Formats: sequence, C-alpha cells, structure tokens
Amino acid sequence: MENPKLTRCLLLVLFFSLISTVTQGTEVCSNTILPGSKGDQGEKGDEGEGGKPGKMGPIGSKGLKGELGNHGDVGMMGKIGPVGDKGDKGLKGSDGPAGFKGKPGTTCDCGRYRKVVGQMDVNISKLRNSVKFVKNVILGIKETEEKFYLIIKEAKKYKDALTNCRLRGGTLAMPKDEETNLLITSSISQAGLSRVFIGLHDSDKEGQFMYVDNTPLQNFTGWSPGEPNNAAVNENCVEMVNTGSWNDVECDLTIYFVCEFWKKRRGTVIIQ
Ligand code: GN1
Ligand code: CA
Ligand code: CA
Repeated sequence: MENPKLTRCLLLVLFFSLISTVTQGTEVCSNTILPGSKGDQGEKGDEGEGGKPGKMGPIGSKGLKGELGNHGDVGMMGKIGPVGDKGDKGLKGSDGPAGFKGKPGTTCDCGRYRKVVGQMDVNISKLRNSVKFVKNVILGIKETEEKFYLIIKEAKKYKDALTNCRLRGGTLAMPKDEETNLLITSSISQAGLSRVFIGLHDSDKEGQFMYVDNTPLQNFTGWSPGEPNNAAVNENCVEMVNTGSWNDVECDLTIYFVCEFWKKRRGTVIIQ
C-alpha cells in the first residue's frame, strides 16, 4: 500500500461497512459501540516561515532635474603653435666712425726679391727634373695621373707578390685600360724582363677573372690569342708578357711582379 490516498479510501469503506453492519444489528446490541465525547482543542501551531520575496515592482517615474553643477577647473595649456613667418629685413644701420690712420710703409727692394724668387723657380724646376730622372730611369717608376707603377725584381709566387706590394703600401698592378697596360708594358721592356705577375686571378670561380680590388674585368682586356686557357688545369693567376699581352698561369709560378700605388691617399698627396 504505497498510495496513502488509496489506503485512506479503503479504510473509510471498511469503517462505513462496519458501521452499516453494526447499525443493522442494533436490534441485537444497540448500546455497545457509541462514539465518545469531543476531545480538547489542540495546541496552537508553530509560527510559519517567512514568505517568498515579492515580484519586482514597475519602473518608478523620472526624478526632477538636478541643480546646476559647480564651475570646472582651468583646463591644461594648449600646444605651442607653428613657427611664424620670418620678419622683414631691418633698415641698414648708420656707418661707423673712420679707423685710425695706418703706419707709413717701408721702402721695398723689389728687384732683389724678384731675383731670389726667379732663382727659386729655376731650382725647383731642376729638382723636378732630377726627381723625374731618379723615378723613371733609376727606379723604373712609371706613372699615370693617379698612380705609380713599379716593377719589383724579386721572383715570387703570386700570393707572396701581392703581400709584398701591400707591404710597400700598394697592391699588384691592375691594368684596367689600354693606357695603363702600355705603361706597364714599357716598364717590363725597360727592365729587360719577359713576364710579370699582375693583380688579376680566377681563384674564386674558374673562368671568372677578378682584379685584386675585387672588381671584375671591365671593357678592356689584354689576353693573348687562345688565353685564358687554364692549360695546366690550375692556371688561376695572370701574367703580363713584354708585348703587353696577358696569359693565365699557375699561381705557384715564381716570377717578378709589378705593383701600383695611389698618388693620393686619404686626401694626402704622397709625391708628385
Ligand atoms: C704555356 O708551356 P705550355 O705550352 O704547357 C703557358 C700556358 C699557356 C700556353 C700557351 C707556365 O704552356 O699558360 O696557355 O703556354 N704556361 C706557362 O701555349 O707559361
Ligand atoms: Ca683558371
Ligand atoms: Ca694559359
């Protein structure tokens, strides 16, 4: 009997059938099963718990307009404006007072000075010629507008020749035009030589010849017919022969070489 409602109903049916049975049999025993008197009133129940909060009320009506606010603080200073146009030139000032009178001059012996200066010019000219003779004939130095060229009569491998030129303050000669090539050619002939190393090689990439200042070949080249041919498989350095022609040869060949030097370096004139 899990349903309490059903239980109560059955009990009532049972009760009334019992009453009915009893009533029908009153003739036999009517005073035996009468209900008792009403009981006392029960105690007052405990106070109930507080009710649930009520629903939110409707939106209230708009309030009155507030009073006028206080006066605000002074604002921050604004940015500086752009520079204005240059003003017009002012009027010329008045002339200053005249200077003091100069001291009297001395008598100049101009003729004598002119003679000394003239003699100096003659001496400078003689000195120039002497330097030229020493440079060209004794040392075998050739020069262009910008550079000096000097044959070094010390047989060296290409690498050592380059180091030697650098130690002297220059580098291996780099003939980049016909004029320079002819100058070096005359230098080789004058020195009675047949071949010299010049500052040109294809050590980094076969067939791609570069000057020692890392510049590639330009419009001018002086290759002998059939050269460069990399004949000995490893011909990566270049010689100039006494006709002025170029030939690729092995870098380990030991021959004389030609250096070049800038006349001006870092704005300084080395020698004229
Ligand atoms: C020379 O000597 P030979 O022929 O193997 C030269 C090569 C030239 C070649 C031209 C050391 O080689 O570089 O290309 O003549 N080698 C040397 O015929 O001078
Ligand atoms: Ca080569
Ligand atoms: Ca060759």
